[in-house]
Amino acid sequence: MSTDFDAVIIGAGFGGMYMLHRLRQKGFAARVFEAGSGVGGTWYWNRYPGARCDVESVQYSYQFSAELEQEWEWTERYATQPEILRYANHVADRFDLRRDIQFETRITAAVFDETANVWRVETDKGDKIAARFVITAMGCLSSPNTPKIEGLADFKGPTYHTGNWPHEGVDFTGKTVGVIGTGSSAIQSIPIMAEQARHLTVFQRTANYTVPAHNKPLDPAYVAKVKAHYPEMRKRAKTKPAGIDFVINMASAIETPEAERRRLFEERWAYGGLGFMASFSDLLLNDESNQTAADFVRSKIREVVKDPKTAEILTPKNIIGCKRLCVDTGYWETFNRPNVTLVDISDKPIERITANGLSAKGQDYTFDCLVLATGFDAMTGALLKVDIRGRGGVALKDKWREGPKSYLGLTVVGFPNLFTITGPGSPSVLTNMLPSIEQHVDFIADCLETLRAKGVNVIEPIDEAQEAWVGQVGDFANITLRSTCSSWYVGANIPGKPRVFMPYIGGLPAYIAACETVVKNDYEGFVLA
Ligand code: N01
Repeated sequence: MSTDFDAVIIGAGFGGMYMLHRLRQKGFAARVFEAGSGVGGTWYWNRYPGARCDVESVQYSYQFSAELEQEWEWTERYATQPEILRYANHVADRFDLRRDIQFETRITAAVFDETANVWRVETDKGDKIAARFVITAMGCLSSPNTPKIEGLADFKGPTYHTGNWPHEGVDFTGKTVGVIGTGSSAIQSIPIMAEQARHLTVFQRTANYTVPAHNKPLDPAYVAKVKAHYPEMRKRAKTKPAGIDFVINMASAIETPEAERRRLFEERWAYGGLGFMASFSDLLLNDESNQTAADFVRSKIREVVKDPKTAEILTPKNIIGCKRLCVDTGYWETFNRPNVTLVDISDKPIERITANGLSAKGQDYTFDCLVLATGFDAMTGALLKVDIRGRGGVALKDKWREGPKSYLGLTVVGFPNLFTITGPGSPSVLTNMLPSIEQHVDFIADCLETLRAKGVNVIEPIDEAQEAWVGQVGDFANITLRSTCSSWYVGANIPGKPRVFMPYIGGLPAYIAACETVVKNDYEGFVLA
């Protein structure tokens, strides 16, 4: 059967770009389809003020090319969105990727033709493509969630979503602004919007934990040291559950004497960033240990926020790290500003959006602009927007009606020759995305090469292997406190979405080992035909 391409890759973010590069290196014909007009994925769309990565720049970067590592110069501890987007564009140019990327084209359908063993792919531009493999690289947090609040269309001023921000930027100078949401995107953007706006009103449903970034320009001497030792740093990172090279204190928080515990929390707090959760090894395993970290952060809020009532509203009541921990620059301090109002909507949802603002708890709030910092339909949202149909014409959305099921987070029973980079059931969002993406891409590229060498047309996981994997993902999830709260990890932010803890929480090293065993055992758990 003739095809247009060996592989169609959906998305030109970091996953899609590296996938294209690897397939080309191995002599496969691949084409990337990208809805945006440029590369960068998350960093192309999320242009809200203050957007930056919460993994340190030197670690949130590709490691497949030593030359790339050496020539690229990160300027800040945590890179801004524009800097990361420049990096993505540099990679696209350096590896001449654009000639195989079709921009401003959204894949609408991918249907597996069982008689020809070919995927028939369609785009919103009317393209019809035949390819042996479909590889999704659509990102885990790329389908913006616009809440169904009554009256949203009635608002007369501009409405912005942090996950789909205007490319030309937004200047809030002199404006009154309403913000719905207090997740990572809000926590990064609120301090900057507050500096610009005449008045900012923040509507908070759930208070969130955040740790200071202590962002700073990178010292050239430090960068030089990192560059001299990149391979060792990457190797160490691969031994850490999150794929990030930071030191995990193996002690138990609750078994550590109080003064020493406080000292260690203070030390991590002063250093800043996500490594705070590695202050002790049991913060996400033991409720009491978690309480010690939560209480520490709560005490910090009371130290910073001057108005005790506001401090109380900002104080999270739930488990720290259960929802994704945020990393901020001056978030709580922002609520000391006279032009910022915090509205607690935890006990009663927003009643409706009005022409000039919104009504909540029987009160009307007016503003010129509305910002929805309301997150994403995570992990499955983007995948299920495409009409993906496998054997027997069965739709992926029907197959996953009760939650996503996959083998290794990479493949799905009934969907031959389909690979999902950082799909549900893989570590993805619980790790540094770049090394996780690279590991998936390498797995897929090596797999395609093996199939070609063996003269195999089709690879598909078997039911037993998938069930066992889904069982393992669920068992790991049940061990941690992370699966216990209403987060996007479990789909709780999307009304009607099945409650399933979607990522694999066994850690990157265990996951890599599982993938390696599968390959070593001749693609154990798959049928090759
Ligand atoms: O989205 P979120 P996000 N009425 O889902 C609220 C990554 N990221 O875009 O918590 C009122 O976390 C919702 O309330 P609640 C990172 O992995 C990374 O901020 O559901 N409120 C919540 O406060 C992150 O976790 C970076 O009660 C409503 C907020 O909206 C993920 O992306 C930066 C509502 C949504 O928070 C998502 O972050 C930014 C409603 N109807 C993001 N619906 C980095 O630093 C929702 N909310 C790399």
